[in-house]
Amino acid sequence: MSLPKRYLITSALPYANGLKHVGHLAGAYIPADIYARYLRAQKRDVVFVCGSDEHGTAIPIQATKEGTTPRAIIDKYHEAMKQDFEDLSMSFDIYHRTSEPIHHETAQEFFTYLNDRGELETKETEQYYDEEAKTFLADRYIKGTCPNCGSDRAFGDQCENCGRTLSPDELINPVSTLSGKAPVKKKTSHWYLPLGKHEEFLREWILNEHKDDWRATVVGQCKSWIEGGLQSRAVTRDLDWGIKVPLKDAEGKVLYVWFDAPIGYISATKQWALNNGKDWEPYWNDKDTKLVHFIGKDNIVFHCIIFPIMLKLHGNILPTNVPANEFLNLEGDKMSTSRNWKLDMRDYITDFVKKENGGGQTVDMLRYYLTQIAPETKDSEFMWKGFQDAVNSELVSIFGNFVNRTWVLMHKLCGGKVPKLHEELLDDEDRKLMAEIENAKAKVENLLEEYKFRDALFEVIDLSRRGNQYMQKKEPWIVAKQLAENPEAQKSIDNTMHLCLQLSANLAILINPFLPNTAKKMIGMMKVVEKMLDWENAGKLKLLSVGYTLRAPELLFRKIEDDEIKYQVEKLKSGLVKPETTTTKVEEAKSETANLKSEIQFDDFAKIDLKVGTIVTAEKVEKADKLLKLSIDLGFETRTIVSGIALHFKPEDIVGKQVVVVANLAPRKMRGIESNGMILMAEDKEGKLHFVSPSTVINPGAGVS
Ligand code: B3M
Ligand code: ZN
Repeated sequence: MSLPKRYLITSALPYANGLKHVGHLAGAYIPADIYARYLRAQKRDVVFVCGSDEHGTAIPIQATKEGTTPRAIIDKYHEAMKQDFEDLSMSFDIYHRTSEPIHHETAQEFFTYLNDRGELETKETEQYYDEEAKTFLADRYIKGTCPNCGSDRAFGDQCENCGRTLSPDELINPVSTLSGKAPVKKKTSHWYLPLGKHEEFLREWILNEHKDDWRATVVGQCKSWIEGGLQSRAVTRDLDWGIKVPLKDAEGKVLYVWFDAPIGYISATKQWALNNGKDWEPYWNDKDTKLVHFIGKDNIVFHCIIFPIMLKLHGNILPTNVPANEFLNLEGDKMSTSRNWKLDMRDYITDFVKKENGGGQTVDMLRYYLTQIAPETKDSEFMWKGFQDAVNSELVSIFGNFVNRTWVLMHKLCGGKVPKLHEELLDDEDRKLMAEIENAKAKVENLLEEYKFRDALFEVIDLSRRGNQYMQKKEPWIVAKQLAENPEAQKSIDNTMHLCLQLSANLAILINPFLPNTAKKMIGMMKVVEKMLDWENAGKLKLLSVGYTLRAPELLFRKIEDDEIKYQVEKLKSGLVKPETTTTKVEEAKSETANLKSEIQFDDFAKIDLKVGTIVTAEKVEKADKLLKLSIDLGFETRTIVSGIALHFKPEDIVGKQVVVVANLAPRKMRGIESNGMILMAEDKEGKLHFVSPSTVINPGAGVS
């Protein structure tokens, strides 16, 4: 099979109406990023586009909620989402937005092209209208009971609960989300795309041509759409937010958001081409382009039925594949924005990524877990405990451990250099490992080509597991004990360490599409240039030259502690809101921040001497339930401090913890013990105390300002 000339990879354009959660990330973004990084490592011609979806009723509805304008909403959330994606190492070639003029023009041209060729129909129909708000009720302006699952939170375009695409007429007991009143019907005319006319094309293209290479879940959904009878779909709306219908007699009409949004992939490509002095056209017009859409399952009909019809009519290429993912649940329940049962990317970034000293290890930890549990064939579950297990018992104990052991032993037993391979001494165990390294490339590659990202990642981790087994069998640290009597033993050590190093280099290449920050750290340790990560190098056994000096090991991943997981689960549970209590939550948060003492000058603050200290001992104070007697190492001296924290911490749990001490506080006697200073504590809503400490362990006595 000949390779495509170029690739155009798309990730669903997220609505700019709020922050996105890890379910979105696992569904449409991380898999696309892995695929794009893999293709780039293969030196293929690839463009990876995404951007904010800034139209549709979701935007003005959010603006009303926040008491601002739609424009302010899209500006705010476009920037926020772009930043979050960047913070999680998404490698879009462009993150565009559908409010850009180039997009408006592209979408209008598309509409005009289809309309001029008679591919659209106009129809006058009766549609729901809110007499109080004096507006037609499109999409999310109307809600009611879902005819499919019975949820009473279904919108006029889609049911949030079961994901089914709906039209307002299908809702049971519809009400306006603007006035809360039952709507009336009123005449209006719109442009429609007659899907039924294209049934034969869809049957042939999806149900015959792609029935085996597309995911069964995707083909299944398409099949039920096609067999259910394809109705004409309105591609315009009566709204004032959106792209104007480019016709004279179309006052007050805009393009339906699902008509313009996928065209956003094309306008993003155009903008990317402009920015980079390239030609966008072959990416959308030349049959030698492989177009792949990464989406969540609720977007299947738009990407597999409606947009392809539009592309065909407009003379563009069709997607080669649409590897849609199912949904990701969280701690046993559906993720939901309205119930605040979700983990926003931003929350993870704040609680993990921003707390580390760069290096992206926590980014890669999330990318790892989300790939490992990716809902590729069925819905799956994000569990904080599962996250901890994946990190601690796979990334830390298998992959990280193998690389770290290799480096430590290479420094200890081979002088920090890549040792020679003594071919004449290779045994079966060595040869077996060599073959496994050589074979891993094809295994991972085949799985990636089939969009089986979790299996592909499993193969990479499995190879590192094999590395550990090999090392355990060879025990070079035991062999080293014979060196005094038998200097020849060094050759066996050399062979083991040589192969472990070549395996590590291979692991860096294979892990790179999944965990790019880890791969980067590894090439730093190997002192090689990024070019080594080129995919064609995978499977090679001479990546690191004999005699080459390597750097000291860096820890690739850190452990996730029990209390981090506990904190996250509690936070999730305490943040759970019933829709009607949302406002009280906001009020609570406000009153918390407003509780400030009166203003002070800088000089007042400067009088306080704050120092970092390490707790060396901790013991209960007799007959005082609340007090602990601590000795704290401040670098220049060890202090005794009596602190009222005994109800919150067990003495044995806090030894070794770093704290911030008010070091120049006048001494005070408590229960007969002189306390020399005070430690800073933060108190949460529930009245629980937490130490205020530096984000990483530093030297005791360090000043805090
Ligand atoms: N904005 C819907 C969604 O986030 C939508 C995707 C558009 S892709 C062209 O589910
Ligand atoms: Zn439903």
